[in-house]
Amino acid sequence: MQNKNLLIALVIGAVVILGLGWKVLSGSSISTGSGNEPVSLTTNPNPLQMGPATFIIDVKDKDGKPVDNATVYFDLNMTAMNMGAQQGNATSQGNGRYAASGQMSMRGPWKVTTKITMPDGSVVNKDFTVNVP
Ligand SMILES: [Cu+2]
Repeated sequence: MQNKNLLIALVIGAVVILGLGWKVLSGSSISTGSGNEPVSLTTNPNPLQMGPATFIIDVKDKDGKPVDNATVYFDLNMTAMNMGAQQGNATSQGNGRYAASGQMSMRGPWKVTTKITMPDGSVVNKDFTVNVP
């Protein structure tokens, strides 16, 4: 009985420590205090629907300033099956915004993989899951 309680206490302690560690890690990787995501995604239409879609990717630096001279590689496919990847470099729209187009040929979850090469050569990888309801 006592051993069991001890075990439960240890598990709870481990979960709390892991949770805090995760918070700290994700907090520092997302931004340096400005609250800005370095890479964010919106879609048009939103929510998505079957047919053509535009993916709008906003890129910011550590200070939250828009980054214009990045190379934004984009890859679109379903999460659970290969629909034939749609990929290429997104087109700069100015003000840190990049656009790529895709065809949503099936309902369900799709994965957007981005690889951003910043002007200083550093690379940021960010994946998103979007859904076609
Ligand atoms: Cu599919």
